[in-house]
Amino acid sequence: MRPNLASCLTATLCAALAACGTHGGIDNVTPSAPPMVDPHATPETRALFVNLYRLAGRQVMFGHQDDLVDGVTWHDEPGRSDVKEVAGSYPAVYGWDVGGIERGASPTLDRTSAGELRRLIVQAFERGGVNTISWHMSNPLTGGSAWDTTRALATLLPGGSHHARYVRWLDRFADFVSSLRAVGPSGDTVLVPVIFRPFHEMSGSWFWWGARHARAEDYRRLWRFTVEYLRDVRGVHNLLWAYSTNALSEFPRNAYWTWYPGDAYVDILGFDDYFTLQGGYDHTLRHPVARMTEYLRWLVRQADARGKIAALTETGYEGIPDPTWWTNKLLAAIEGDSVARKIAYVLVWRNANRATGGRGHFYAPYPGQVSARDFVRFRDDPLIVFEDDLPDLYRLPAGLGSRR
Ligand code: BMA
Repeated sequence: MRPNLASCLTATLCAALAACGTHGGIDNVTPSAPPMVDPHATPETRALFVNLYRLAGRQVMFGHQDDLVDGVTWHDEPGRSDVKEVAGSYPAVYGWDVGGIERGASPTLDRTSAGELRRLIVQAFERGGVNTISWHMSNPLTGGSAWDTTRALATLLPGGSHHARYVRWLDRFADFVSSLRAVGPSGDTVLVPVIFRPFHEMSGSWFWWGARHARAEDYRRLWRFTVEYLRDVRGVHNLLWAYSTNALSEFPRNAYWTWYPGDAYVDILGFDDYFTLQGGYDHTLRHPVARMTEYLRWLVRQADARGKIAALTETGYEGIPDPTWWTNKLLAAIEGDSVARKIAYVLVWRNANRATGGRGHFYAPYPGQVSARDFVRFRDDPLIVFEDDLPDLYRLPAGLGSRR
């Protein structure tokens, strides 16, 4: 509920209200933002957090995984983006995966190199976009892929047989994110802020860190170790930490917190959901749009209560056979509800190159694709923001100094 400012007896009370989940709604008082995982975050990282927090309800950024790496008919062609070729703008959010970086692999899992990823992440930032990184990390015990579900997680904890290997892998990641240097809004060289989303979809059991392959308590401990190692030992200060389960339809609602490492270790709450809008796995779910809205409402309410940002961290309809999916499904689920629309962003998964990455494995349209016209309508909606409509997310709004 919007507070009556006249009834705020003291500035302290106003600040307290602002911190208690009224974010995005107060126009003539600059609300303070809640604490972040990293109190020493770089100014641009802090600005990103504060701006995403403040902009909740006013804009939802559209994101696309690997947007600049692959299109359905091309691979690694400078400047190209299926999203831009259909909608006239790059997405506002760029998803990347650093799978393979732990082994120093080149190419990485998704056919790029660390150097190329760095170049693209810097480019996206310098255009004002937001970068988020997931990590389909190899199984540290076997060297197999992220989908090799041999039990491994407990061995990575301090004292565990593979702890030293995990630390080496984190070192490689730390080196990578610490090398993301770009020209910032003030013209100085700065580190690119990154929304880091490790060990995602842990409520499912397809990755080695998934529910049936690791104890939740160990998962939580590993997450906390990872934060503390990168932040406090390696001095990495350009990360926002995103926690994302798989779809909320798959477990009782309060089980969302089963793997949650605690408010001090998470900045962004999310979930990945590929099926609700399609009517569930067997397409029989009734009222799919209303269901998705309900899940998003729940997520936003949780984020509000904890001083976090909410996001639909992955979604999409593989191959997008529904010509009006963007407006009739995705937008309808987000926009029609004053709570659900407070998610900061929605990211759809990658467009694999048709020749090399699997036919039909794409989640954004390309020119001529059946949902392309509807995607333009989606992009034109005032709530939805692509890169060309982004405000400056990397400067703190006037009056909001660093709380460090
Ligand atoms: C999966 C697929 C794979 C990809 C992996 C990691 O969903 O897109 O082709 O390698 O994600 O990005």
